[in-house]
Amino acid sequence: MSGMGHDMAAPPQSAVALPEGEALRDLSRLANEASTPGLFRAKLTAESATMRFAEGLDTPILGYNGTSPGPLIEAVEGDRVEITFANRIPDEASTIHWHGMPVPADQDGNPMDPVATGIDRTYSFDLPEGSAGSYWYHPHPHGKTAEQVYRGLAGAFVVKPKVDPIPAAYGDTVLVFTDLRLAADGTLPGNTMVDLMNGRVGDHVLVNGQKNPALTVPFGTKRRFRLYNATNARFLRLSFDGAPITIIGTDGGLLEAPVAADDILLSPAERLDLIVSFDKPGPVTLYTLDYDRGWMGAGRPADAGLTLLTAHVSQTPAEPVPPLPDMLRPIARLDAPSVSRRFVFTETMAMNANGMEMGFLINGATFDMNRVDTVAKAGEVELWEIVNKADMDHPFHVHGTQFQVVEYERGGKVRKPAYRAWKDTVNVARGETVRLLLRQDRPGPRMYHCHILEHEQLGMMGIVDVQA
Ligand SMILES: [Cu+2]
Repeated sequence: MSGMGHDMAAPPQSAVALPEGEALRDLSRLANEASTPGLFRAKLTAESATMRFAEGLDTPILGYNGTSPGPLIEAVEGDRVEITFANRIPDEASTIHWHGMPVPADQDGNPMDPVATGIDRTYSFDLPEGSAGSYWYHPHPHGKTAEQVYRGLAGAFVVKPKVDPIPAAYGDTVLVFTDLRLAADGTLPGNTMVDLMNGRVGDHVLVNGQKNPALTVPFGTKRRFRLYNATNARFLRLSFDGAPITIIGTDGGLLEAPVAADDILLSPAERLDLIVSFDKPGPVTLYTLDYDRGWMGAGRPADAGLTLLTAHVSQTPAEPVPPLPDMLRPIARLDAPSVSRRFVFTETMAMNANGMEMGFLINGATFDMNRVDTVAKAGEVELWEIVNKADMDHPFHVHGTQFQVVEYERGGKVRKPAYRAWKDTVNVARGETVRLLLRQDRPGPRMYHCHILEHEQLGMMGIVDVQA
């Protein structure tokens, strides 16, 4: 990667310090304006807003209803959802994509369905039984997704089951990770060549918009956390120092049974539902570990040693709480695929009028909104093989459904996942092949793409047209 000029140098480390250790704030909630049971009706306005991340500095951002992350949406299985999106982003089209949710194709904020600035459009969909999970929402307009997300547009959408097997005494705390880069004047700098190659990695990983916020818990507390990687491109390998973690759910809801874990990898767009047991007094930190996802050029950011959250576990014992059930819910295995498909990720490097430019391809092609890449049939199980022949990891996401990972293969070695789970995003490490089973139940065009948003923007995306 030598000889590419000054453009390729990493941006200097931000000199702007952010306050740490403030009490973890709850996310604001999107209020349900409907009075009819089973209906969730609200409005989300994307607009220019101002946040104060650092003392004395106003940062112009884009927010949903004025905040970033956007308000937490919480609905219940069986609900009808009607959310009016008001696009008030100056001079830019946008959409809202309901990441991971089982919504009709024409309600899913595809880049083919832009909402122009100044326009309102209502997204309507039903949340079927069994759809409880940790979803999120973000823009998906053509060519502008990466920028609109790093400027602040992303929020969590939790669908609760009618009866939750997780004890209510564990709480349900949503932690949305975003990645902030702040210039000395408080503004958000635009993307550089390095950002376009690797995806934008910022200077500060924030939790619900705060740097290393704090919470205090009595010892013996069991707490449920839903972790969301809403960064453009930051891989988060995480551990809680001195507090055991139990994984209870993934993108698309609960696992069959709880699984103990030492550390976890949350690649861009992935979510995990965890129980953390604070079983001895003292400080506990949620911190990052090293993870090499393949970095192009100089200036690989430090992955390890970032403290994202600090819990102060007090001497006071917690009230006893019920144990976690041994079984959470059944997950029927997807089986007997009627078709197998192969998607090969590659990167290209070419000289053009703008200098050296990278291309990110699926099966040799960059995204074209007017091209259908794959035709599938609604209701049929398919085996998808995602082959990463590139030099970087690429987290693969498909719209409109949840899939099951069958196996990972790298260097001739096959590895099975640690548990059966519903997922909509899976990291495909460089040199790795991931095989997954999926079924699209609703007809219409669906996107599949790398969720490093700069890679998506540069073409690592395709369309599967699901036919009735
Ligand atoms: Cu990628």
